[in-house]
Amino acid sequence: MSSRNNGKGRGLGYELWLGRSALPPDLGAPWLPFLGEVKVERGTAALDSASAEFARSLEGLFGTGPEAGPGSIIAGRPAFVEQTLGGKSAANGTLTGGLPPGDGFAIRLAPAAAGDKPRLAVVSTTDRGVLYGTFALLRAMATGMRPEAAVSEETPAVSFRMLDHWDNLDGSIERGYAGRSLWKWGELPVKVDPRYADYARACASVGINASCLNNVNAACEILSTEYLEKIAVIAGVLRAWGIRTFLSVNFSSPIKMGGLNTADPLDPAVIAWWSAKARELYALIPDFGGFVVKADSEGQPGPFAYGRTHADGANMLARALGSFGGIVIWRAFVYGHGETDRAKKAWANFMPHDGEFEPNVAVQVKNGAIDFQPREPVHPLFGSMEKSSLFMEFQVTQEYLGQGNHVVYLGPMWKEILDFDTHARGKGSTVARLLSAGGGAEGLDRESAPVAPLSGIAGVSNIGDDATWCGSLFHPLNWYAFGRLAWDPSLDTDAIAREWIAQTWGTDRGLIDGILAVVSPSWEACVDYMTPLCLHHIMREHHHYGPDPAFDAGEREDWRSTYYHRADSAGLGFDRTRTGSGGVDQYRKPVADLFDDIETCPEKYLLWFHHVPWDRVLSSGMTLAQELPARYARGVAAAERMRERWRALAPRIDPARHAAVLAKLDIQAADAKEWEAVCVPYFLSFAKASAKELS
Ligand code: GCV
Repeated sequence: MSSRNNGKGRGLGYELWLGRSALPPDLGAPWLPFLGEVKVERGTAALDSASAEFARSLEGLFGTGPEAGPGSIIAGRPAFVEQTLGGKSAANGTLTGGLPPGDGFAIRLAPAAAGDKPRLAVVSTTDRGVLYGTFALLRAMATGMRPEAAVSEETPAVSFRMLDHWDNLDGSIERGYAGRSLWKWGELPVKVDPRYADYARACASVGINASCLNNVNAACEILSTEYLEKIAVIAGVLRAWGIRTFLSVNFSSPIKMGGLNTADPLDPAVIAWWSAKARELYALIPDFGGFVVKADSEGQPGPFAYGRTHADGANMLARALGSFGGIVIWRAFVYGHGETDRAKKAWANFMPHDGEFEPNVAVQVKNGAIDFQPREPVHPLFGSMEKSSLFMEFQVTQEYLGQGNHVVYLGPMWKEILDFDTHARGKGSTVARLLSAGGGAEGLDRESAPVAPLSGIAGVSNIGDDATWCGSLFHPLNWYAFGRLAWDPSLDTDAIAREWIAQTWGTDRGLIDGILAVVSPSWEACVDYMTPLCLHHIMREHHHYGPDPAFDAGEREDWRSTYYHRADSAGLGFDRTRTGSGGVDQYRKPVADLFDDIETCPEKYLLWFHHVPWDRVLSSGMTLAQELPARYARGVAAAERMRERWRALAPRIDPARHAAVLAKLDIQAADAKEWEAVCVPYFLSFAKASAKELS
């Protein structure tokens, strides 16, 4: 029976995927020859963390079991590895030569020669790279790989792999479903919760290297000296795990905190205020990452009030941070009243400013043009902005996808976006390639470094202070997968899930297959029971949990369900074709043409781009009026199947963890039924009206 991650006193699930309980003898045996001696370079915080990680994990995985062999593991930068091996002999050169750049690493086996002791080396040119290599090697052990299979060379796809916390200073979390904020502002800077280090360790284990601590709907007080002193303490803890700290800032801070009467980005007093704040910040946190800014969006202040542009606002902040090595991450999540198509707004706002941003500004764009829906086509800014650094923003917290209750593995959704071919520089211009080239399409023309200086992928965190960290024992899978995909978007999402399962639940093959069969289909199931065929934003208003397709009132037109689905007797879906809102033309050709033509538009995006007649026959041979209920039914059946599969795993999983997950799957199956019960009759009433009109 699986006994990993049983809490060890901190609560069920607290260990996440780092429980490191004893490996079964057959999986442990191939590693024993290397465990005679483990030599890890020390001397920087990240190296000390790597060293501690080896000690802690090897003890967990191998315990005091069978005796280790005569060989060794060596982890460090090239000079350390060479010195440890007694000089740069030919064999050693193969361990330390030709290393991946930056925070990349290599795991290498010394060539076997007669009489040689087996040696495994983790080598990187940076201390953070050694830390990532350490985690990669320990992951290989913990998932039951053999040493030969662990040999690898890895380079992160993007420079900034970041979690954005939407945590408020009062401890609440916007769109958080896992308890209260991790950051205990009332206790800091005196008391330092050990959770900060546990959080940082988990992040580092999957390559996350940046964390923005507070909500993008930012309170000005975050920049007060009182808070900066608290933040410096957190930053110190995160630094030991290679993580740089960022803050969300309120554009009106110079008024609210500084007593100025303007926040105009071109006003000298405003510029001076931000520069002084930057100096104060860097005196306390020398490696401070920079600012994340939500401006002129959903009521947040920004440069528009002063007749200035997004570029004016972002550049002013970027100049304040630039000399200290900081960056500005300026969000592109903007829309406003009275639009014909909210999905077009960000493109319309940002495209005119392409090329105007300072080199240390990245424009952060959500994966889709509305708002983290169960499925959205890729945001049209990817592939369109050529001369600006673009970061991806994913949402790890499941605001629209069943929140803390539904088991929905988001890896496949992110992968669909990362693999999407924008055709920005011809075929093969995938979002993943764009992101690692710095986001802008021009980056693809550069032949030099694979990773541009400002390249990044951010995820809105699903982490809180509950025992499981993320609201259930399964939700950490999305934290894990986010980090792994941000590091390497080419990874297979089932393979990522397998890694997580093996480290969280146990290495037994049957168990891994069984759990994979629960999580692997979960995203498509969710799409089917919530928003099949790319329906979108038909959730209950404000909290976004559960269905409300009839929602037709409220303060904003573009928050109403009927605005998005447009159901009438003629059909269903938002017409974004050239004869509709024209949204398709924000994409490059041939993508724009593909989406525009109802014959070629992928069915998975059909109702996003087309108002489809109820009697149109889809690829299944069914009309839309028949297909829609069939999709909802398919989603419900899939949710029920997930639960059945989980039930069948009961003999293999400890009762407490099994019951905890089953309780979530019960809610999910019931919610799926509710979605079907509410949406099918609602939408079919329009189809019936259509049939009546025709008869
Ligand atoms: C932080 C959506 C969410 C808001 C969120 C906003 C954003 O509208 O519902 O809670 O605000 O996105 O990304 O800024």
